[in-house]
Amino acid sequence: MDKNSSIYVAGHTGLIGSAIVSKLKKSGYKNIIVQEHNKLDLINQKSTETFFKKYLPSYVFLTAGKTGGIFANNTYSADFIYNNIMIQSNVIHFSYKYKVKKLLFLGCSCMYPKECPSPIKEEYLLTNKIEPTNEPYAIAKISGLKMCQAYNKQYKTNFISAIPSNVYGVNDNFEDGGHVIANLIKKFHKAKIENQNSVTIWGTGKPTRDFIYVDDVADACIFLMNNYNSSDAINIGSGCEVSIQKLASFVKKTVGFKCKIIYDNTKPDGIMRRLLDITKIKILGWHSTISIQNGLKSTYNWYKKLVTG
Ligand code: GFB
Repeated sequence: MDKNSSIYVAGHTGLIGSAIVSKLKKSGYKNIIVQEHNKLDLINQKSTETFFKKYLPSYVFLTAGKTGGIFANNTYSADFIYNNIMIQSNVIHFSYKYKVKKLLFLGCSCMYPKECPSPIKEEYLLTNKIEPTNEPYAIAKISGLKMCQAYNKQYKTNFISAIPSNVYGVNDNFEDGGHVIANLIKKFHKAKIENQNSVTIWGTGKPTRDFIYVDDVADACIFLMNNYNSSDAINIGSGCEVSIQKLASFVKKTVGFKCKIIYDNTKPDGIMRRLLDITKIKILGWHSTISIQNGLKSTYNWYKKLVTG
């Protein structure tokens, strides 16, 4: 991409999309195209085609989609599979039809099998069954990857796919149904304000995750758009594996409130281990730079401003 290239960020108000827009602006890219959801419903094929015909972007970051944590995935599985398949199918197809130079499709680490060696390499995709709590979403994301690969093969497009680990940060969804870090920040903050004596964590606390701060993910996406041209998926991870128990202690320390931590075993753990192998992206010349402690600090400071206005 050069600084005047027309760049469309689909999903610009979301966690990753908003970070990509701000990173692009800070890096001097001048021609960034975004469209409010109430003016462009990417589920609608006609309105998506009209948009592409009018703006003819050269580059597309496809971050739009329905996302959420384990509870939302497990509860609204029809919405997760329908919304994501419709959005990505429209954006990928019209990127081809209107000759987009390059598209980056954002997958998700839940695409990987429930049981596979750790750290998880890109070649483990489709080698075993998916974690049931987020299978519909994972199938949608896998079909997005396969669609990019099929268009590259048949139409010689340059559509790349990145698979980030558990992303967190400012602009995350702090409503119910969010991911673990957003929910824990919300819970510990509420406990502090209301001087509660405990916070309830779902599951056993034993699962581990590879948490990556959203600004690192945005930086990686722009790096890949400029330096990666293979059809094969590529992981974006922190390289650090953190247990939910450890995460809860980090969030408790960040919020600065001493209270008991209670585990609710009636809630699902989901996949027990998820650490992405980042050899491929490191060889390409990229690595994350924001530690979980610093990422939590920035996220909590942003959340405090959000709730206190
Ligand atoms: O982030 P999360 O909801 O989704 O949960 P996944 C991660 C782990 O944190 C699970 C535990 O073991 C949860 O049981 N957990 C503990 C909590 N307390 C809480 C809480 O208060 N809220 C939440 N949400 N979790 C996601 C998928 O799976 O992985 C996404 O749902 C995406 O779609 C992402 O694919 C990469 O990490 O289990």
